[in-house]
Amino acid sequence: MTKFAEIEAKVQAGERLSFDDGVYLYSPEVDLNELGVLANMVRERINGNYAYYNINTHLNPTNVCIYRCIFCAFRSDLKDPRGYVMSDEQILERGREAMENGCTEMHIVGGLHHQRKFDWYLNIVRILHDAYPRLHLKAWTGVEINWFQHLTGWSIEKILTELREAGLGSLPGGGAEIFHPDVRDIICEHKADAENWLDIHRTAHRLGLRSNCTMLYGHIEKPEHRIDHLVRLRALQDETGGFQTFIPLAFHPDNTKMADIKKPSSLMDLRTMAISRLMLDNIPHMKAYWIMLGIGTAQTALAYGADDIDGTVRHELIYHDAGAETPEALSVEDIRNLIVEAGREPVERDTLYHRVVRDGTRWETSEPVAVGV
Ligand code: V47
Ligand code: SF4
Repeated sequence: MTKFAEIEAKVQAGERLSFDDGVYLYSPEVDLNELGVLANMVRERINGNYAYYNINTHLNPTNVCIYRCIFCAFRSDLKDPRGYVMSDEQILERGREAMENGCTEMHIVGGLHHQRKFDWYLNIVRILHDAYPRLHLKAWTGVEINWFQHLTGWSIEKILTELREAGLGSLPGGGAEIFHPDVRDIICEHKADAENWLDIHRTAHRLGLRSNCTMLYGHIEKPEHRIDHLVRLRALQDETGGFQTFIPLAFHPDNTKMADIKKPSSLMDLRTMAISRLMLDNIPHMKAYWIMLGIGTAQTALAYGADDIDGTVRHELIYHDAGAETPEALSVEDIRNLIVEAGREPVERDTLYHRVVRDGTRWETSEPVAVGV
């Protein structure tokens, strides 16, 4: 039996893949299409023919950041002309625009501004939630929550509880990057380390908050680092079950300190999606983030393990600052068409994967989507 046939048999029997299996799947001898067929089998076992999307918008209240991650084109120094901090009025205006466009979710992340206190970040959640209580606020990555620990000296639990009382709905998956210290200490030495990041998500899950998780690939990391990353996420999910969606994030080099590295190819994107689907057997959803992958690759990824395509997305800055050539936003019709063209059935979901029943900008949620994990 070949190594691939052994892995295939394990997947068919619903058995877990090992670290070595994962690393092997990255070797060039493994045919991408055969790998895709295997990942698609798992994808359909869990999510059938559905492909989920939501109607969402992004808010990055500041790009001023004390950290200097070498993959980041978004951050700015305080005195750089690019640096900005949004006022409460500008933030509320974004909330109003989101409601007018029928958004169910606002994704809020930004820089770690060394002159802003925790109260500023807390207040953003509070004013938006008070004004627009139906808008789900998916806000602040594990790295930001870790920064709030530095700012306040409080426990993770206290910070998350305060945020939740102000209106936080869930945590986005950013800031995970690559957990292995051999890579993390080079690309983002200041950031929360793997244990901190995982502990923040563990605590969020214990408090009943759901969250997402990510992996930034295609820079200096090796297959061993990627699989180590996936295995750590899988272990936390075994403990808590609180992750909803995994989003593999392809490195975009423009305007970063790693501008000499080429963006990963679409083939690498599809391979990473498929391997992630196979390794993360306990996470229900895999997102093909169209902003980052490009529309064609995101469509193809729906047959390589992905079941979610993110949303209409408005005001995205992190990828566009780093050279993404995708449009600034897609209409609902565009999103549905691209899913149908890929042979899948579009399902509008809210952030917590309830089906959305919509009449224009008016919407109600119905039952949670059924998943097979
Ligand atoms: O943590 C920053 C990444 C992340 C670059 O939870 C870059 O639904 C590639 O996490 N090239 C933020 N990646 C984005 C993120 C996300 C996106 C969409 C949906 C969700 C979700 C989460 O973006 C950062 C970092 O890993 N990033 N710069 C870059 N040049
Ligand atoms: Fe700051 Fe986030 Fe950019 Fe790192 S990735 S420099 S923490 S804004």
